[in-house]
Amino acid sequence: MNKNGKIFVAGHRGLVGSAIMKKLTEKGYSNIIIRTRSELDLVNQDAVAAFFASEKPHYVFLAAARVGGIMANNTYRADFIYENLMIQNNVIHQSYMNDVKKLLFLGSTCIYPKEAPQPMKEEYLLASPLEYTNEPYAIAKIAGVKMCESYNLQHGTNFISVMPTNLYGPNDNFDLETSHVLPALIRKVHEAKERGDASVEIWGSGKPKREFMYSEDMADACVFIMERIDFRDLVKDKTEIRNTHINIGTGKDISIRELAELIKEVVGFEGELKFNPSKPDGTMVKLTDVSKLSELGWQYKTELEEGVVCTYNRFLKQNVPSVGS
Ligand code: GFB
Repeated sequence: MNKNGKIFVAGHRGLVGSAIMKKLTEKGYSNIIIRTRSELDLVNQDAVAAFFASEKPHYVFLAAARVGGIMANNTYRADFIYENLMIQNNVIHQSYMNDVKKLLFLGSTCIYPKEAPQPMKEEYLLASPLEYTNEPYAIAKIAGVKMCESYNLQHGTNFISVMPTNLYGPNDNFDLETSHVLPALIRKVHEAKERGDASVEIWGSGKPKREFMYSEDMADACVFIMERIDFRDLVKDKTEIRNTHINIGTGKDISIRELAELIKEVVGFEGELKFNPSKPDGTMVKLTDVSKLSELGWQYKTELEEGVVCTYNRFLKQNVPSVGS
């Protein structure tokens, strides 16, 4: 990426987008364009076309998406498939139409089958059925992966897809209905401590395992890939080009129970964990195989405990309304 190149970060206020902004600024990139949702609705085809035609960005980080935890995915199924398909269709197509030099599309490891062998390699995509709770979101993200690959093949573009594991960090969504598990547990455990409760409710059985990566590590990987990797570097088999996306993760997972124990310790809550089996568990295990990314020369830095401490400190500073207010 050229230091003076014009970079469009779509979704700059989100968990990953804000971390990408921070990383780009630290690295001396200054020609960054951003738009809030009220300034540019990425779902709107005409608005996105007009934006690209007038701004002509050279590089695009596509971190804008409708995202959420297991309950949000399962409840707002139509919104998740519609908004994600629209956003990515508009941004990817307009990037091609306006000669964007390089685009990074952010997917998710939920694109892999529910029963995928562990750890999950890039080539397990579309090998068997998906997890039901997030199928609409996963289908949208799979379409994005295939769109990038197809534009590369047909139009010679340089669009790369990355599949991050479960992410967390500053600027996360702490809303208890729509958030991912890690921010939800930080908030629940903190509020239980403040109220002096004897226990805290954890959804599901506590047995599913998840892999968590700090958003700033994710941003570092995204910038690393944009700076150093070309789509053609990812093509192994010249006869049938597929599965050129890259997993981004730590390669380590823990159970939801263990995560809750860790958060209890960080927050300093001494009550009990009460598991609620009426809430869904989702996929039992989804650990990413990160060998492709390691071979490309990137590794994560932030261990889970350190990342949880930083996220909790930021949560406290953000002054999230406490119980009863
Ligand atoms: O992060 P999460 O909501 O989504 O984690 P997924 C869900 C797991 O945490 C389930 C348990 O096993 C839940 O039963 N859990 C326990 C809780 N307590 C809570 C809680 O208070 N809130 C939440 N949210 N979960 C998402 C996908 O799957 O992963 C997305 O839905 C995306 O599409 C994302 O791919 C990375 O890890 O199951």
